[in-house]
Amino acid sequence: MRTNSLGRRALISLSVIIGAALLAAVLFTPASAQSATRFRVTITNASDPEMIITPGAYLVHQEAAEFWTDGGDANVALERIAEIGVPDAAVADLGATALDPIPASGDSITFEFDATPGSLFSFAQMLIATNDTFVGLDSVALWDGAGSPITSSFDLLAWDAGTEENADLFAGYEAGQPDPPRGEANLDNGVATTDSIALNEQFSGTQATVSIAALVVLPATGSGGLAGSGSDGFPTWAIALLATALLVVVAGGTQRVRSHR
Ligand SMILES: [Ca+2]
Ligand SMILES: [Ca+2]
Ligand SMILES: [Ca+2]
Repeated sequence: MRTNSLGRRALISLSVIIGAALLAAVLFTPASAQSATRFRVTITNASDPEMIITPGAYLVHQEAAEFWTDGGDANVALERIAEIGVPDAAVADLGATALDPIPASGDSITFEFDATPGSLFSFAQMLIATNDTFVGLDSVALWDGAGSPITSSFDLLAWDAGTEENADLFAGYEAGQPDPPRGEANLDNGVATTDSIALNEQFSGTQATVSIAALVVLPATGSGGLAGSGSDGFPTWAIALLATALLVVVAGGTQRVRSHR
């Protein structure tokens, strides 16, 4: 009997330890070790004077300023977006994803992507009636300092890429601004400059708004709204609890069988 009792206690202790360890691993795993989170982004045209916001691109990245930054020099990826609204170099050189145009004030585009903790978000899209002016975000942290994915909104000003001299807004092709039927001829059709990226003082106030929302991943069973799920969508904390319960039942069953002998 002493041997059976020791075996039962050992089994129960083992089951409790394993269950507690599984639960602790789930509850106290830092965000940086958890899986990707899905984000939904909406960009709304708020241009004043009203104009088309052209195709552009967004980038999810790890190092700051990989796409563009205030005071930096425009790379080819940004130059082609800011001067003619073409994201091809951003896609090819940076691995960015192309964005659709936003035709008129009040119109918006919405897209989603998955990002791992620590990731940054940037994008750029041209304000079409300009030489090289764009709206965008530079290296927004998708996780806050406490390790939670962000849900936030932004008002965007107009940025000058610094790669072409500015003519009056809406001055058209001859002044260096895009005329879509002319295609590649629109690039460098104005007077080239080598200025740093800076705010464009031809504009004042918000030209676009952005909302970024971290989406909650619902379990496949639909039994709750907790983020963090197993590969089949079942919450990992629930798996840990079930494992604990199963081990306790097994230990108890073993004990009862032995007591009848
Ligand atoms: Ca310029
Ligand atoms: Ca141009
Ligand atoms: Ca240029």
